Amino acid sequence: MLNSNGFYLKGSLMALLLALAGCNDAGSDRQVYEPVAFHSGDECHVCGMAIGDFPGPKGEAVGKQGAMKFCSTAEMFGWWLQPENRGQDITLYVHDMARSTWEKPHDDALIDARQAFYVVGANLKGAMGAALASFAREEDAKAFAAKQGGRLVRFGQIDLALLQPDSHQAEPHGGTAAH
Ligand code: CU1
Repeated sequence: MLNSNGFYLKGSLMALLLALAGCNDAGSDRQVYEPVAFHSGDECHVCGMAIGDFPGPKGEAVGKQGAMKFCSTAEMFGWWLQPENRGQDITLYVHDMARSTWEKPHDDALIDARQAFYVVGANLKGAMGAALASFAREEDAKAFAAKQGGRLVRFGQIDLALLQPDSHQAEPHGGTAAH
């Protein structure tokens, strides 16, 4: 009797632990960490430069251990796309450029990077890497692309090749290969 009780208890505890572990791995119940403000002295987690010195949307990765900040959305993706970083329990944020000026993106306009719409190859300068403009709404991204050039991509379509500053110039209607 005692033995069998002990067995069932252990069994159910194990099942619970397995369920919890499975839950974490699935990522669908990902914990959400709140965005943090950018400060004038903040340095980019990747390049170490002062983030406030650059125009364009920034990124941040917030987790249990605090926030990592990036001088540009492209720099944030360049970091996150590394295999050792992708599995981290973090929430990614970028600026909604429909609610910010390009020169000084505002902390109130930080949005979930995984849900955002991006325009790559726009005719505007950011910090490191390709200018990757981020928007909360698709219509804002389309309006921006119509004005500044570039094409619309979603979070899952962004890879390291796309982050190269000149990658968009290899698009079909570039036509400036021969100088
Ligand atoms: Cu940087």
